[in-house]
Amino acid sequence: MARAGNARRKNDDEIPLAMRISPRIRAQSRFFIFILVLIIFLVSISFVFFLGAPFWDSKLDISGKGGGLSSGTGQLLGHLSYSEAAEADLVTVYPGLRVHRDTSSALSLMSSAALRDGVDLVLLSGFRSIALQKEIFYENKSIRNQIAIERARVSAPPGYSEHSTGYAIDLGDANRRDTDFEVSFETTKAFRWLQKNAAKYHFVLSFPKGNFQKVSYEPWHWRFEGTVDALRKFEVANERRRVKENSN
Ligand code: DAL
Ligand code: ZN
Repeated sequence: MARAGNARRKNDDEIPLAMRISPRIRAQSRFFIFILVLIIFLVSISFVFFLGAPFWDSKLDISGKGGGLSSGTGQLLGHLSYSEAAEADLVTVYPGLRVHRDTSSALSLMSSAALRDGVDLVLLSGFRSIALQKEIFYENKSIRNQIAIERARVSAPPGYSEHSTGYAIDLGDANRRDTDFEVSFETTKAFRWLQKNAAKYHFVLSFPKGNFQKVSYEPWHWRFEGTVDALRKFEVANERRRVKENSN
């Protein structure tokens, strides 16, 4: 035993130092490399997941110009994010009242058809700049002593109004001005005519009763969806509406 022990010690002593420690170092190195690769892998996955999220969210882009959303989800107090129409795309319908040129053409055709049926549509509101929307949202809110969540049921926060796209219009009945911006507009001949015919001119009621955005019912507010650009703006709104309708 002693001899064997001596022999082993002797043999050990005879193995060059480098050779005696290298298998241990190699094992440690392999373990170290494995841990390093694992850490790099986990860090990469985390980066892709967390940093990639905003890019995935950009699929929700509804600006039609490739711009991003104002918030991670593209939604604020129930309203969706919309960029402002380009000045060059806006045309004046009445002094102080502008809409996107495509909205204007379709509105003109629709109004003429309505008139032929004895219905006189009035354009109450069209394009609103984000700055104007800011005044409406914040100043009216203060006057009415309403908190943002209450105000948002009837008015979109700046950057979140369909009116900023130039595609949204508020309509009234020339013979029932008492119903302007009122739910009672739904009792007018104009509203009944719109319900029956607006789709022919690519106008859609944005905020029907029980809409997914939980915005108050607005029978007067219609949006134009008759071009690919307009449809792109309202893609998220239409997608969410479809999801809600399918779940009913
Ligand atoms: N009244 C609608 C919700 C708007 O302000 O855009
Ligand atoms: Zn409106």
